[in-house]
Amino acid sequence: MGKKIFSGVQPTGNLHLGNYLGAIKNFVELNNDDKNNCIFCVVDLHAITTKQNPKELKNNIRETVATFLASGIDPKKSIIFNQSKVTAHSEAAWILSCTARTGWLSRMTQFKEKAGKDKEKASVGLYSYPVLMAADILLYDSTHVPVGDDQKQHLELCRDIAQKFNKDFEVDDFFKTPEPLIQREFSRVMSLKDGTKKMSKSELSDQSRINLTDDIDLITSKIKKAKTDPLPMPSSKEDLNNRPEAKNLIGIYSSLTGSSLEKCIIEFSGKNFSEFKNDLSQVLVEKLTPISKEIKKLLSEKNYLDEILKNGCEKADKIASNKVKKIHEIVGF
Ligand code: AQP
Repeated sequence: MGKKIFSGVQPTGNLHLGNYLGAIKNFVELNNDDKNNCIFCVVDLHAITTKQNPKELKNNIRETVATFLASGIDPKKSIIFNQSKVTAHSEAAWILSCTARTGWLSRMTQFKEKAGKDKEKASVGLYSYPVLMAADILLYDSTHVPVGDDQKQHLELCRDIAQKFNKDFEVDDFFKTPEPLIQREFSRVMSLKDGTKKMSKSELSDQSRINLTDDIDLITSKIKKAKTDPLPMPSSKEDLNNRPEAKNLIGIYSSLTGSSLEKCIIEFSGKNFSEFKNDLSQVLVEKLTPISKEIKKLLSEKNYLDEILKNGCEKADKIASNKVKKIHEIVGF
């Protein structure tokens, strides 16, 4: 049986290696399996939970679509659309926010991390964002959600919301409880400057991440400057304990080459980091340059990108508005 896939990416600029290895690479494999029905959403409503420049947001929406296409997602096989144009998402999010409990949301670690010390000043949207994410997924009866490891907790919340709604309204199996699809070996790409922090778009320092549009010189210089430790390259998996930067860099190499972590460790065992970094840069350049070239080319074809979004929105709207109609009946509107 094929899977019903749904996942989203925020158009907040600087799509990076973490987004690619944690999510988009997986999207492409799922899209390539003809048995699956895939929906990939540019989650622009999520993006505005933090301040966005309207002009840049418009460009970032197109750039996210361009990245999907350049990475290998086929718009003939998968629905690609932006969330704000399918109003069912906001509507379902409101209804589901009456099912979700504040205690559940208060436990979300991503809110705590993103809001930082000044929680009082964070937007209400940033706090309730996981409910909108649940609506995104549940509207399409999604069975599987490919995400990075950082989204696991939000997906558990989505399952809790689905189950509570079904129970409260006595509608067995109305909302399906989706399974997360998380890369097994290397599910969280860390910052190049600090191996204990997630590689992220919003991190101020551009040196902390490899952007998918970085050119050869930038990739090489960022890897050269990436933080390591004074020890030689590890000789076993155990050697990686308490060495977050080494673990991250070798994980990136393993994920890009498709070779197991053990094999990569043996390949570089005892060598020095500079030798390994040369090989890592080479692999990154080989994998990312074709994607980056294609993104740049697609960005000059605005009408084509807009057309893909328009077609995707029409298809998504049909499915989502039909589900919202049923929700209205269940709730008693
Ligand atoms: N560092 C990462 N490692 C693995 N997966 C990651 N993802 C993000 N960062 C990493 C996965 O990419 C998908 C899209 O993420 P998103 O853009 O919707 O939002 P995010 O998780 O908030 O990503 P960022 O880069 O950290 O953005 P900012 O800085 O704006 O918060 C998701 O599946 C995510 O798991």
